[in-house]
Amino acid sequence: MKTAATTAALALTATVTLALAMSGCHKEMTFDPAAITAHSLFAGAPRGFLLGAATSAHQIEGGTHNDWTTWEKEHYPDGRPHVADGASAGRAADSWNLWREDVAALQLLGANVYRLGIEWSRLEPAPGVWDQASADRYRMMFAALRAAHIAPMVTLYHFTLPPWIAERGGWEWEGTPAAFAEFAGRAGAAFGDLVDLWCTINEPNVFVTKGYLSAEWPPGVADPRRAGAVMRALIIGHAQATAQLRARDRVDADGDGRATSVGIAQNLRVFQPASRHPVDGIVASVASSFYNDSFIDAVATGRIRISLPTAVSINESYPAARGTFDYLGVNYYTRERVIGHLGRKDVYRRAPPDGSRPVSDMGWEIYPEGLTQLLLHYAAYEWPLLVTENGLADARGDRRPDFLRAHIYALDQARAGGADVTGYIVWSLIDNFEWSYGFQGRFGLFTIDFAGDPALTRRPTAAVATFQEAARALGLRP
Ligand code: PNW
Repeated sequence: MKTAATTAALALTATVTLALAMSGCHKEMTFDPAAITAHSLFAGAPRGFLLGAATSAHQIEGGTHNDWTTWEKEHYPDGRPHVADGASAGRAADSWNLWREDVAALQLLGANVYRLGIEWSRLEPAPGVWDQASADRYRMMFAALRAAHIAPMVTLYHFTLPPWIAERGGWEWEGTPAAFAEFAGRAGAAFGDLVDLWCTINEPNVFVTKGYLSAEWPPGVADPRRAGAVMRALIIGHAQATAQLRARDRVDADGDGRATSVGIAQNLRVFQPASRHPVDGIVASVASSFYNDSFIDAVATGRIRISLPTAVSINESYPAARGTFDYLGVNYYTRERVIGHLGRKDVYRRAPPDGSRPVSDMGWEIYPEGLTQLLLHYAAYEWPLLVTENGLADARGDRRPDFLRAHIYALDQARAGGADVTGYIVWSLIDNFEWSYGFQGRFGLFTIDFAGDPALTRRPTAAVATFQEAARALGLRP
Protein backbone atom coordinates (compact mmCIF):
# COMPACT_ATOMS: atom_id res chain seq x y z
CA MET A 1 0.00 0.00 0.00
CA LYS A 2 2.83 2.33 0.88
CA THR A 3 4.48 1.67 -2.47
CA ALA A 4 2.06 3.73 -4.53
CA ALA A 5 2.24 6.59 -2.08
CA THR A 6 6.01 6.53 -2.06
CA THR A 7 6.10 6.63 -5.83
CA ALA A 8 3.63 9.50 -5.99
CA ALA A 9 5.46 11.59 -3.45
CA LEU A 10 8.82 11.00 -5.04
CA ALA A 11 7.41 11.89 -8.44
CA LEU A 12 6.19 15.16 -6.98
CA THR A 13 9.53 15.88 -5.37
CA ALA A 14 11.06 15.11 -8.74
CA THR A 15 9.49 18.08 -10.46
CA VAL A 16 11.07 20.39 -7.93
CA THR A 17 14.48 18.82 -7.62
CA LEU A 18 15.25 17.24 -10.96
CA ALA A 19 16.92 20.28 -12.46
CA LEU A 20 19.04 20.74 -9.37
CA ALA A 21 20.11 17.12 -9.20
CA MET A 22 20.97 16.93 -12.87
CA SER A 23 23.03 20.09 -12.81
CA GLY A 24 25.04 18.48 -10.00
CA CYS A 25 26.11 15.65 -12.31
CA HIS A 26 28.14 17.87 -14.55
CA LYS A 27 30.08 19.79 -11.96
CA GLU A 28 32.62 17.04 -11.25
CA MET A 29 35.94 18.57 -10.29
CA THR A 30 39.25 16.68 -10.08
CA PHE A 31 42.44 17.88 -8.42
CA ASP A 32 45.78 17.55 -10.16
CA PRO A 33 48.08 15.49 -7.88
CA ALA A 34 51.10 17.56 -8.95
CA ALA A 35 49.33 20.74 -7.83
CA ILE A 36 48.71 19.20 -4.42
CA THR A 37 52.37 18.20 -4.05
CA ALA A 38 53.58 21.65 -5.11
CA HIS A 39 51.08 23.50 -2.90
CA SER A 40 52.38 25.49 0.01
CA LEU A 41 50.05 24.67 2.91
CA PHE A 42 47.79 27.46 4.20
CA ALA A 43 49.46 30.09 2.01
CA GLY A 44 47.77 33.41 2.70
CA ALA A 45 45.71 32.14 5.65
CA PRO A 46 44.56 34.99 7.91
CA ARG A 47 46.08 35.78 11.32
CA GLY A 48 44.31 33.81 14.02
CA PHE A 49 43.57 30.88 11.72
CA LEU A 50 42.82 27.85 13.90
CA LEU A 51 44.72 24.60 13.44
CA GLY A 52 44.14 21.66 15.72
CA ALA A 53 42.71 18.24 16.39
CA ALA A 54 39.48 16.88 17.85
CA THR A 55 38.17 14.16 20.16
CA SER A 56 34.94 13.51 22.02
CA ALA A 57 34.35 12.65 25.67
CA HIS A 58 32.94 9.12 25.42
CA GLN A 59 35.45 8.12 22.76
CA ILE A 60 38.57 8.93 24.80
CA GLU A 61 37.87 9.53 28.51
CA GLY A 62 37.11 6.04 29.76
CA GLY A 63 34.80 5.31 32.67
CA THR A 64 31.74 7.09 31.27
CA HIS A 65 28.18 5.95 32.08
CA ASN A 66 25.65 6.98 29.47
CA ASP A 67 23.19 5.51 26.94
CA TRP A 68 26.08 4.04 24.90
CA THR A 69 27.36 2.15 27.94
CA THR A 70 24.16 0.10 27.93
CA TRP A 71 24.02 -0.19 24.15
CA GLU A 72 27.60 -1.53 24.00
CA LYS A 73 26.60 -4.51 26.15
CA GLU A 74 23.64 -5.51 23.98
CA HIS A 75 23.06 -7.38 20.72
CA TYR A 76 20.92 -7.03 17.62
CA PRO A 77 17.97 -9.42 17.28
CA ASP A 78 20.12 -11.62 14.99
CA GLY A 79 22.68 -12.07 17.75
CA ARG A 80 25.43 -9.79 16.44
CA PRO A 81 26.90 -7.46 19.06
CA HIS A 82 26.04 -3.77 18.66
CA VAL A 83 29.75 -2.97 18.54
CA ALA A 84 32.37 -4.80 16.43
CA ASP A 85 34.14 -7.55 18.37
CA GLY A 86 31.63 -6.97 21.18
CA ALA A 87 33.88 -4.14 22.34
CA SER A 88 32.83 -1.38 24.71
CA ALA A 89 34.39 2.02 25.30
CA GLY A 90 35.53 0.86 28.74
CA ARG A 91 38.78 2.55 29.62
CA ALA A 92 39.02 3.94 26.05
CA ALA A 93 42.20 6.06 25.82
CA ASP A 94 41.90 6.83 29.57
CA SER A 95 42.11 10.54 28.82
CA TRP A 96 40.24 11.26 32.05
CA ASN A 97 43.53 10.35 33.74
CA LEU A 98 46.05 10.71 30.91
CA TRP A 99 44.87 14.10 29.63
CA ARG A 100 48.28 15.65 30.19
CA GLU A 101 49.62 13.33 27.52
CA ASP A 102 46.96 14.61 25.15
CA VAL A 103 48.08 18.17 25.85
CA ALA A 104 51.69 17.12 25.19
CA ALA A 105 50.64 15.57 21.88
CA LEU A 106 48.92 18.82 20.87
CA GLN A 107 52.05 20.77 21.76
CA LEU A 108 54.19 18.45 19.68
CA LEU A 109 51.85 19.09 16.76
CA GLY A 110 51.95 22.86 17.13
CA ALA A 111 48.16 23.09 17.42
CA ASN A 112 46.48 26.30 18.60
CA VAL A 113 43.04 24.73 19.19
CA TYR A 114 41.81 21.47 20.71
CA ARG A 115 38.20 20.46 20.12
CA LEU A 116 37.15 18.16 22.95
CA GLY A 117 33.92 17.10 24.59
CA ILE A 118 32.54 17.39 28.08
CA GLU A 119 30.42 14.49 29.21
CA TRP A 120 26.92 15.54 30.26
CA SER A 121 26.41 12.32 32.26
CA ARG A 122 29.47 13.09 34.40
CA LEU A 123 28.62 16.71 35.07
CA GLU A 124 24.91 16.10 35.69
CA PRO A 125 24.65 12.47 36.85
CA ALA A 126 21.06 13.05 38.06
CA PRO A 127 18.53 15.75 37.14
CA GLY A 128 19.71 19.08 38.48
CA VAL A 129 22.73 17.58 40.29
CA TRP A 130 26.05 19.18 39.31
CA ASP A 131 29.21 17.16 39.95
CA GLN A 132 31.77 19.70 41.07
CA ALA A 133 34.68 17.23 41.16
CA SER A 134 34.20 16.49 37.45
CA ALA A 135 33.85 20.18 36.68
CA ASP A 136 37.12 20.83 38.52
CA ARG A 137 38.89 18.18 36.43
CA TYR A 138 37.68 19.79 33.21
CA ARG A 139 38.77 23.21 34.49
CA MET A 140 42.24 21.83 35.11
CA MET A 141 42.39 20.56 31.51
CA PHE A 142 41.15 23.85 30.05
CA ALA A 143 43.60 25.87 32.15
CA ALA A 144 46.50 23.65 31.05
CA LEU A 145 45.49 24.09 27.42
CA ARG A 146 45.30 27.86 27.82
CA ALA A 147 48.72 27.89 29.45
CA ALA A 148 50.02 26.03 26.38
CA HIS A 149 48.40 28.62 24.06
CA ILE A 150 45.88 26.06 22.84
CA ALA A 151 42.28 27.29 22.80
CA PRO A 152 39.83 24.70 24.13
CA MET A 153 36.80 24.29 21.87
CA VAL A 154 34.13 22.48 23.84
CA THR A 155 31.44 20.16 22.44
CA LEU A 156 28.44 19.80 24.75
CA TYR A 157 26.62 16.92 23.09
CA HIS A 158 28.56 14.35 21.06
CA PHE A 159 26.14 11.40 20.67
CA THR A 160 25.90 10.38 24.34
CA LEU A 161 23.05 11.11 26.77
CA PRO A 162 22.91 10.75 30.56
CA PRO A 163 20.91 7.62 31.47
CA TRP A 164 18.23 9.75 33.17
CA ILE A 165 17.56 11.54 29.87
CA ALA A 166 17.65 8.30 27.85
CA GLU A 167 15.18 6.64 30.24
CA ARG A 168 12.71 9.46 29.69
CA GLY A 169 12.89 9.01 25.91
CA GLY A 170 16.09 10.78 24.91
CA TRP A 171 15.53 13.56 22.37
CA GLU A 172 11.89 12.41 22.03
CA TRP A 173 11.17 13.47 25.63
CA GLU A 174 9.62 16.91 25.56
CA GLY A 175 11.84 18.02 28.46
CA THR A 176 15.15 17.25 26.76
CA PRO A 177 15.77 20.50 24.84
CA ALA A 178 15.26 22.53 28.03
CA ALA A 179 17.38 20.15 30.11
CA PHE A 180 20.14 20.41 27.51
CA ALA A 181 19.92 24.18 27.49
CA GLU A 182 20.20 24.26 31.27
CA PHE A 183 23.28 22.02 31.08
CA ALA A 184 24.76 24.34 28.45
CA GLY A 185 24.14 27.36 30.67
CA ARG A 186 25.81 25.68 33.62
CA ALA A 187 28.79 24.78 31.46
CA GLY A 188 28.96 28.37 30.25
CA ALA A 189 29.00 29.67 33.80
CA ALA A 190 31.47 27.04 35.03
CA PHE A 191 34.00 27.17 32.19
CA GLY A 192 33.33 30.44 30.39
CA ASP A 193 36.40 32.18 31.83
CA LEU A 194 38.56 29.53 30.12
CA VAL A 195 36.44 28.71 27.06
CA ASP A 196 35.19 30.97 24.27
CA LEU A 197 34.57 28.39 21.54
CA TRP A 198 31.45 26.26 21.95
CA CYS A 199 29.93 23.54 19.84
CA THR A 200 26.46 22.71 21.12
CA ILE A 201 25.75 19.57 19.10
CA ASN A 202 28.01 17.30 17.12
CA GLU A 203 26.53 16.03 13.85
CA PRO A 204 22.81 16.13 14.55
CA ASN A 205 22.30 14.53 11.14
CA VAL A 206 24.57 11.55 11.83
CA PHE A 207 22.90 11.04 15.21
CA VAL A 208 19.42 11.09 13.65
CA THR A 209 20.41 8.86 10.75
CA LYS A 210 22.18 6.22 12.85
CA GLY A 211 19.86 6.33 15.85
CA TYR A 212 16.46 6.74 14.15
CA LEU A 213 16.75 5.63 10.49
CA SER A 214 19.30 2.82 10.27
CA ALA A 215 19.01 1.61 13.90
CA GLU A 216 22.79 1.17 14.19
CA TRP A 217 23.19 3.39 17.25
CA PRO A 218 21.08 3.91 20.36
CA PRO A 219 18.17 3.98 20.68
CA GLY A 220 18.19 1.60 17.69
CA VAL A 221 15.10 2.91 15.91
CA ALA A 222 14.25 2.78 12.20
CA ASP A 223 11.31 5.14 11.82
CA PRO A 224 11.39 8.23 9.58
CA ARG A 225 8.62 9.98 11.55
CA ARG A 226 10.54 9.68 14.78
CA ALA A 227 13.73 10.74 12.96
CA GLY A 228 12.01 13.93 11.83
CA ALA A 229 10.73 14.66 15.34
CA VAL A 230 14.21 14.18 16.80
CA MET A 231 15.80 16.47 14.20
CA ARG A 232 13.27 19.11 15.23
CA ALA A 233 14.07 18.60 18.94
CA LEU A 234 17.79 18.96 18.25
CA ILE A 235 17.23 22.29 16.49
CA ILE A 236 15.21 23.54 19.45
CA GLY A 237 17.77 22.20 21.94
CA HIS A 238 20.58 23.94 20.07
CA ALA A 239 18.73 27.26 19.90
CA GLN A 240 17.92 27.23 23.61
CA ALA A 241 21.44 26.09 24.54
CA THR A 242 22.94 28.91 22.49
CA ALA A 243 20.79 31.47 24.28
CA GLN A 244 21.93 30.06 27.64
CA LEU A 245 25.60 30.06 26.67
CA ARG A 246 25.44 33.64 25.48
CA ALA A 247 23.68 34.69 28.68
CA ARG A 248 25.90 32.87 31.12
CA ASP A 249 29.37 32.96 29.55
CA ARG A 250 30.20 36.67 29.63
CA VAL A 251 33.96 36.27 30.10
CA ASP A 252 36.24 36.79 27.13
CA ALA A 253 38.89 34.16 27.86
CA ASP A 254 41.38 35.07 25.13
CA GLY A 255 40.90 38.82 24.99
CA ASP A 256 39.77 38.96 21.36
CA GLY A 257 36.67 40.92 22.29
CA ARG A 258 34.22 38.00 22.12
CA ALA A 259 33.16 35.94 25.12
CA THR A 260 31.42 33.25 23.08
CA SER A 261 31.48 31.83 19.63
CA VAL A 262 28.76 29.20 19.26
CA GLY A 263 27.84 26.78 16.49
CA ILE A 264 27.39 23.12 15.70
CA ALA A 265 29.61 20.61 13.92
CA GLN A 266 27.59 19.47 10.95
CA ASN A 267 28.54 16.38 8.98
CA LEU A 268 28.37 17.42 5.33
CA ARG A 269 28.54 15.08 2.38
CA VAL A 270 28.50 15.49 -1.34
CA PHE A 271 25.57 13.38 -2.55
CA GLN A 272 26.08 12.38 -6.14
CA PRO A 273 23.77 10.27 -8.27
CA ALA A 274 25.51 6.94 -8.96
CA SER A 275 24.32 7.01 -12.59
CA ARG A 276 22.59 9.29 -15.06
CA HIS A 277 19.30 7.63 -14.21
CA PRO A 278 17.00 10.45 -13.04
CA VAL A 279 15.80 8.49 -10.03
CA ASP A 280 19.33 8.42 -8.64
CA GLY A 281 19.41 12.19 -9.05
CA ILE A 282 16.08 12.71 -7.34
CA VAL A 283 16.90 10.52 -4.38
CA ALA A 284 20.38 12.06 -4.04
CA SER A 285 18.83 15.48 -3.90
CA VAL A 286 16.15 14.51 -1.37
CA ALA A 287 18.83 12.89 0.81
CA SER A 288 21.08 15.92 0.55
CA SER A 289 18.39 18.33 1.63
CA PHE A 290 17.34 16.19 4.62
CA TYR A 291 20.87 15.31 5.69
CA ASN A 292 22.89 18.41 4.88
CA ASP A 293 20.33 21.17 5.09
CA SER A 294 17.46 20.57 7.56
CA PHE A 295 19.34 21.97 10.54
CA ILE A 296 21.24 24.70 8.71
CA ASP A 297 18.09 25.95 6.99
CA ALA A 298 16.32 26.43 10.33
CA VAL A 299 19.17 28.57 11.67
CA ALA A 300 19.30 30.59 8.45
CA THR A 301 15.56 31.20 8.21
CA GLY A 302 13.88 30.79 11.60
CA ARG A 303 11.60 28.12 10.12
CA ILE A 304 11.92 24.42 10.83
CA ARG A 305 11.42 22.61 7.53
CA ILE A 306 12.15 18.91 7.60
CA SER A 307 10.90 16.53 5.00
CA LEU A 308 11.23 12.88 4.09
CA PRO A 309 8.91 11.83 1.28
CA THR A 310 5.66 10.20 2.49
CA ALA A 311 6.77 10.20 6.13
CA VAL A 312 7.80 13.63 7.38
CA SER A 313 6.66 17.07 6.46
CA ILE A 314 7.43 19.53 9.24
CA ASN A 315 7.10 23.19 8.36
CA GLU A 316 6.74 25.59 11.25
CA SER A 317 7.94 28.96 12.34
CA TYR A 318 10.69 28.91 14.99
CA PRO A 319 12.29 32.36 15.06
CA ALA A 320 14.48 31.48 18.07
CA ALA A 321 16.71 29.34 15.82
CA ARG A 322 17.69 32.31 13.74
CA GLY A 323 21.10 33.82 14.43
CA THR A 324 22.24 30.95 16.64
CA PHE A 325 25.41 30.25 14.65
CA ASP A 326 28.51 32.39 15.08
CA TYR A 327 30.22 29.88 12.79
CA LEU A 328 29.21 26.77 10.90
CA GLY A 329 31.35 23.76 11.83
CA VAL A 330 31.93 21.39 8.93
CA ASN A 331 32.83 17.76 9.53
CA TYR A 332 33.93 16.36 6.19
CA TYR A 333 34.91 12.79 5.39
CA THR A 334 33.63 11.52 2.07
CA ARG A 335 31.15 11.66 -0.77
CA GLU A 336 28.11 9.51 -1.16
CA ARG A 337 27.08 7.99 -4.50
CA VAL A 338 23.40 7.30 -4.44
CA ILE A 339 21.30 4.61 -6.06
CA GLY A 340 17.60 5.42 -5.93
CA HIS A 341 14.74 2.93 -6.06
CA LEU A 342 11.15 4.06 -6.28
CA GLY A 343 8.48 1.94 -4.72
CA ARG A 344 10.83 -0.10 -2.62
CA LYS A 345 11.55 -0.01 1.06
CA ASP A 346 15.17 0.84 0.43
CA VAL A 347 14.48 3.96 -1.62
CA TYR A 348 18.03 5.02 -0.84
CA ARG A 349 21.13 2.88 -1.25
CA ARG A 350 24.79 3.84 -1.11
CA ALA A 351 26.74 2.70 -4.18
CA PRO A 352 30.06 1.04 -3.42
CA PRO A 353 33.07 3.21 -4.31
CA ASP A 354 33.73 2.91 -8.06
CA GLY A 355 37.42 2.08 -7.59
CA SER A 356 38.62 5.34 -9.10
CA ARG A 357 39.96 6.56 -5.77
CA PRO A 358 41.58 5.14 -2.65
CA VAL A 359 39.36 4.31 0.30
CA SER A 360 39.96 4.39 4.06
CA ASP A 361 40.02 1.30 6.30
CA MET A 362 36.29 1.86 6.79
CA GLY A 363 35.65 1.85 3.04
CA TRP A 364 35.06 5.61 2.87
CA GLU A 365 36.24 7.00 -0.44
CA ILE A 366 38.94 9.66 -0.23
CA TYR A 367 37.46 12.60 -2.09
CA PRO A 368 39.12 15.93 -1.18
CA GLU A 369 37.34 17.78 -4.01
CA GLY A 370 34.14 17.39 -1.98
CA LEU A 371 35.55 19.62 0.77
CA THR A 372 36.12 22.46 -1.70
CA GLN A 373 32.65 22.03 -3.20
CA LEU A 374 30.92 22.04 0.17
CA LEU A 375 32.88 24.98 1.59
CA LEU A 376 32.13 27.05 -1.51
CA HIS A 377 28.47 26.07 -1.38
CA TYR A 378 28.00 26.85 2.33
CA ALA A 379 30.01 30.05 2.08
CA ALA A 380 26.88 31.52 0.51
CA TYR A 381 25.29 31.58 3.97
CA GLU A 382 26.15 34.31 6.43
CA TRP A 383 28.56 32.41 8.70
CA PRO A 384 32.31 31.88 8.81
CA LEU A 385 33.12 28.21 8.20
CA LEU A 386 35.30 26.15 10.51
CA VAL A 387 36.37 22.65 9.54
CA THR A 388 35.65 20.94 12.87
CA GLU A 389 36.54 17.39 11.71
CA ASN A 390 38.41 15.83 8.80
CA GLY A 391 40.38 12.62 8.82
CA LEU A 392 40.39 8.95 7.96
CA ALA A 393 40.60 5.49 9.46
CA ASP A 394 44.10 4.33 8.53
CA ALA A 395 45.58 1.74 10.88
CA ARG A 396 48.87 1.56 8.95
CA GLY A 397 49.08 5.35 8.96
CA ASP A 398 50.55 5.49 5.45
CA ARG A 399 47.63 7.22 3.67
CA ARG A 400 47.12 9.96 6.26
CA PRO A 401 49.98 12.30 5.24
CA ASP A 402 48.65 12.58 1.67
CA PHE A 403 45.09 12.78 2.95
CA LEU A 404 45.92 15.80 5.12
CA ARG A 405 47.87 17.53 2.37
CA ALA A 406 45.06 17.02 -0.16
CA HIS A 407 42.37 18.28 2.21
CA ILE A 408 44.37 21.34 3.25
CA TYR A 409 44.82 22.01 -0.46
CA ALA A 410 41.05 21.63 -0.85
CA LEU A 411 40.46 24.10 1.98
CA ASP A 412 42.92 26.58 0.46
CA GLN A 413 41.13 26.25 -2.89
CA ALA A 414 37.87 27.16 -1.20
CA ARG A 415 39.48 30.18 0.47
CA ALA A 416 40.90 31.25 -2.88
CA GLY A 417 37.36 30.99 -4.23
CA GLY A 418 36.13 33.40 -1.58
CA ALA A 419 34.99 31.11 1.27
CA ASP A 420 35.63 32.54 4.74
CA VAL A 421 37.25 29.49 6.37
CA THR A 422 38.59 30.17 9.86
CA GLY A 423 40.28 26.92 10.76
CA TYR A 424 41.05 23.27 10.20
CA ILE A 425 40.67 20.62 12.89
CA VAL A 426 41.72 17.02 12.30
CA TRP A 427 39.72 14.03 13.55
CA SER A 428 41.34 12.73 15.60
CA LEU A 429 44.14 13.62 17.99
CA ILE A 430 44.46 10.02 19.18
CA ASP A 431 43.02 6.62 18.33
CA ASN A 432 39.77 6.12 20.20
CA PHE A 433 36.50 4.23 20.56
CA GLU A 434 35.00 4.50 17.06
CA TRP A 435 31.32 3.83 17.95
CA SER A 436 29.97 0.70 16.26
CA TYR A 437 33.42 -0.04 14.80
CA GLY A 438 34.80 -0.36 18.32
CA PHE A 439 38.58 -0.03 18.29
CA GLN A 440 38.83 -1.00 14.62
CA GLY A 441 38.57 2.53 13.21
CA ARG A 442 41.99 4.15 13.72
CA PHE A 443 41.68 7.89 13.15
CA GLY A 444 44.48 9.12 15.44
CA LEU A 445 47.38 11.37 14.48
CA PHE A 446 48.80 9.52 17.47
CA THR A 447 48.15 5.81 17.63
CA ILE A 448 47.47 3.71 20.72
CA ASP A 449 47.94 -0.03 21.18
CA PHE A 450 44.79 -0.63 23.24
CA ALA A 451 45.28 -4.39 23.55
CA GLY A 452 49.03 -4.60 24.11
CA ASP A 453 50.09 -1.44 25.94
CA PRO A 454 48.50 -0.89 29.36
CA ALA A 455 50.19 2.54 29.53
CA LEU A 456 48.19 3.54 26.40
CA THR A 457 51.18 5.48 25.08
CA ARG A 458 50.31 8.02 22.38
CA ARG A 459 52.73 7.21 19.54
CA PRO A 460 53.09 9.66 16.62
CA THR A 461 52.02 8.45 13.16
CA ALA A 462 53.65 9.64 9.94
CA ALA A 463 51.03 12.40 9.58
CA VAL A 464 52.43 14.26 12.59
CA ALA A 465 55.21 15.59 10.35
CA THR A 466 52.63 16.79 7.80
CA PHE A 467 50.66 18.52 10.53
CA GLN A 468 53.84 20.16 11.85
CA GLU A 469 54.62 21.45 8.37
CA ALA A 470 51.15 23.03 8.31
CA ALA A 471 51.70 24.49 11.78
CA ARG A 472 55.01 26.00 10.66
CA ALA A 473 53.30 27.58 7.67
CA LEU A 474 50.95 29.32 10.11
CA GLY A 475 53.81 30.44 12.34
CA LEU A 476 52.73 28.11 15.15
CA ARG A 477 56.04 26.25 15.23
CA PRO A 478 59.60 27.41 14.72
C1 PNW B 1 32.06 11.54 13.23
N1 PNW B 1 29.05 7.69 9.09
O1 PNW B 1 31.06 10.58 13.26
C2 PNW B 1 32.11 11.86 14.68
O2 PNW B 1 31.89 13.18 15.05
C3 PNW B 1 33.17 11.18 15.44
O3 PNW B 1 32.70 10.93 16.74
C4 PNW B 1 33.63 9.94 14.72
O4 PNW B 1 34.58 9.24 15.45
C5 PNW B 1 34.17 10.38 13.36
O5 PNW B 1 33.21 11.07 12.63
C6 PNW B 1 34.67 9.24 12.51
O6 PNW B 1 33.64 8.35 12.20
C7 PNW B 1 30.62 9.89 12.17
O7 PNW B 1 28.79 6.50 9.25
C8 PNW B 1 30.25 8.58 12.37
O8 PNW B 1 28.86 8.21 8.00
C9 PNW B 1 29.73 7.86 11.35
C10 PNW B 1 29.57 8.44 10.12
C11 PNW B 1 29.94 9.76 9.91
C12 PNW B 1 30.46 10.49 10.94
